[in-house]
Order: sequence, then structure tokens, then C-alpha cells
Amino acid sequence: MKKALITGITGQDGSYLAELLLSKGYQVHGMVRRSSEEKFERIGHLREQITLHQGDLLDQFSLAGLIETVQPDEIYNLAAQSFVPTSWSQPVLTGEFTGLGVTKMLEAVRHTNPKIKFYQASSSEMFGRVLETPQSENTPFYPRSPYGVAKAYGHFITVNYRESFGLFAVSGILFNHESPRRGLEFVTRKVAHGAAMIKRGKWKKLGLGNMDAKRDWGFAGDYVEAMWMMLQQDKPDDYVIATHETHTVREFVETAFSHVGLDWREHVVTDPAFVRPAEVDILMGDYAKANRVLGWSPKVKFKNLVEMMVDADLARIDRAQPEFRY
Ligand code: NAP
Ligand code: F7E
Repeated sequence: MKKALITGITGQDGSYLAELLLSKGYQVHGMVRRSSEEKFERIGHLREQITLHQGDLLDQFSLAGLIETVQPDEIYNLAAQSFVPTSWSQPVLTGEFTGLGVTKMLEAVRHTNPKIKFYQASSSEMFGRVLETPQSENTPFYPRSPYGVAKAYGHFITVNYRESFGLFAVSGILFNHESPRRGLEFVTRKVAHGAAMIKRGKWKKLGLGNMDAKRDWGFAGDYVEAMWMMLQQDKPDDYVIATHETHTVREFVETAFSHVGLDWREHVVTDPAFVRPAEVDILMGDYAKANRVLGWSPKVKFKNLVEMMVDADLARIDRAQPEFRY
């Protein structure tokens, strides 16, 4: 039985990846931060099947100790400060978690068991002010936020440890991926949840920032499969994972509101508080390499994704679940 260790198991991707690995017969271990209150809603349904261990990306010794204890075959390093606006208000913390945290993980692997296969959660935010469209593995990076800068560091240190020490370390350059488990602060979930709240008469308005921004949005469940595929190859390499489609935030809003029979113009207002100091205007990924080498392609299309998210929030409201919890 293969053993996997997932950092960031309480996050959106961590929960889908844990489900996938369990379905493949893995023994799944997850690293969680100590908190005064447990917030494990996304993995609540898996608690009996997985083993959780305390650890923190800021604590080098906790990482090495954890790897020593678990002795995993594969590590998926998903933990990060992942919300772009927070990276401007907490740039140093973002650099520590999202950037240096990767080196700490790689050092822990190198000194504990260099045979462990390592996946790093890199991001299309590294392309930032894009130098070409669509973006591929060969497109140079031009990050536009402290988050993007930290992820670029995490990407290059992963490549560097592969080349310097021969680690099986891969970097998955994933474009935006969403789901009903997405955090409420990200625009897709904010819109899906907002449309559902307005439909049910609980809210009247929804304030948004730049609706002209274009993103390549896929489904998180499809994307965690690509992470696993990358670690099953004979050779470690880096891959872009995307849908090769791009849509504006406005299109997302229109699709979500029209799905519940509402005219978005009557409810959505612009709120400058959500406009960023520097914007990534357009992202569209070319996943041809992942398709050719891994045999991966996205299954869920844009409209299905939007509707799946809105329907899930309507159902949550109807079950009278607390609004900001899973
Ligand atoms: P997420 O929902 O924000 O989850 C982040 C996870 O990291 C949470 O489990 C969080 O734990 C954990 N974490 C944060 N700081 C930590 C620390 N210091 N020590 C230990 N754990 C820590 O993110 P996601 O959407 O699942 O994304 C997973 C990864 O992929 C992230 O690295 C993200 O940057 C990257 N990524 C995401 C996307 C996307 O569109 N979703 C695209 C490209 C790359 P708590 O529950 O304790 O907060
Ligand atoms: O913003 C615009 C905003 O916060 C998307 C993370 O998973 O994907 C994510 O980063 C777009 C931006 O995601 C609001 O200006 C307008 O252009 O949903 P988001 P993100 O910044 O693209 C990448 C790949 C990651 O790696 C990150 O971890 O939507 N937008 N109005 C808004 N965004 C938010 N959050 N809230 C608004 O009100």
C-alpha cells in the first residue's frame, strides 16, 4: 500500500486529493496547523480514513519529524497562503509560507529520504503580466503580486533541487481551479454564494472589484488527478494544467445569476475595496504537454462548473447550514 503525505489537506485541493488517493488504495496522511478550534469541514467525511499530524511550514523541525514518522512514498505540498490580496497586506508571511516553506519541505525530503516523490503546487499567477497567450511551460514568468513572486521562488527551488540533488520533484503549474469547496473570498465562490443568497432573498447586493479580469477556470476535482499523474511518471517534469479557455469575471457573474433566473445588473455593484494594486488581466493555459505525456484533459466545462457551484450554495442555504461554513 502506497503512503502519501499531503500538506494543506484542510484546503480545497487537499480534500479532493485525499479522496482521490483513498480511492486508489493509498494510506493518506495530512499535515494540519495547530489551532484553538478545529476547522476541518472539507475533510470531515474522511476523518476515519486518514491520519492527521500537526506541523507547520514555518517550523523546519516539524516537517522533518513528520516525514520521519510517516515515511511517505509521495508528498504533495499544497500548503500555502493562497489568497492573492492577503499577499499585499502580509507579504513577509506570504514569502515565508508560500516561498521559503517549499525549501523547508525539500530540505526535509533530502535529509530524510531523497527517494520520496515530491509535488509542488505552483501557480499560473507566476505568469502575471503575461508575455504570451496562451501560457505554456516555456512562457517566462512576470509575477504581479507578492503571492506570484513567492510561487515563482517555490517553482524554481523545486526545479533546482531536482537538478542539484536528483530529487523526483515536480512543479504543477495549475491555472485557477474551483469547486463548491472553494474558500468564500475567491471570486468564483463569492459570486456563486452571492447569487444563491440573493435568490433566496437573504441578500440584495454583491460588491465586486475588476470584472474585466479574465481567468482560465477549471474544476478542482479534475486538477488533483493531474497532480497524481505527474508523480506516476518515470521522469520528474513540470506541467501546465488548464482548460485553454478564458472568461471574464463578468461572464462568470452573468452565468451564475442567469442560472437562478436573475439579472446580475440589478444586484452586482462595483466596490473599489476589491480592486488590487496590480492586476493579472488575462490567463489562458496551454495544457498540450500534460495531454501528450500524462494523457490528462479537463472534464468539467465552464458553464457546468458555475452551475455546480451555485447549486451547491443553494442547497447549503436550504439545509440552513451556517453561511460561512461547509
Ligand atoms: P487553500 O484552500 O487556501 O488551502 C491552503 C492550505 O494550506 C490549507 O489547508 C491551510 O491550512 C494550509 N496552510 C496555510 N499555511 C500553512 C502553514 N503555515 N502550515 C501548514 N499549513 C498551512 O488552497 P487551495 O485552493 O486548496 O490550493 C492548494 C495549493 O495550490 C496552494 O499552494 C495554492 O497556492 C496552490 N494553487 C491553487 C490554485 C487554485 O486555483 N486553487 C491554483 C494554483 C495553485 P488551514 O486550513 O489551517 O488554513
Ligand atoms: O480572483 C477578480 C480579481 O481571488 C480572480 C488563487 O487560487 O488562482 C487564485 O488567484 C479575479 C482577479 O483568484 C473580485 O481581481 C473581481 O482578477 O478568485 P481570485 P486569483 O487572484 O486569480 C491562482 C491561480 C492562485 O494560485 C491563487 O492561489 O477576480 N475579482 N472582484 C475579484 N476577486 C476577488 N477575490 N474578490 C472580488 O470581489
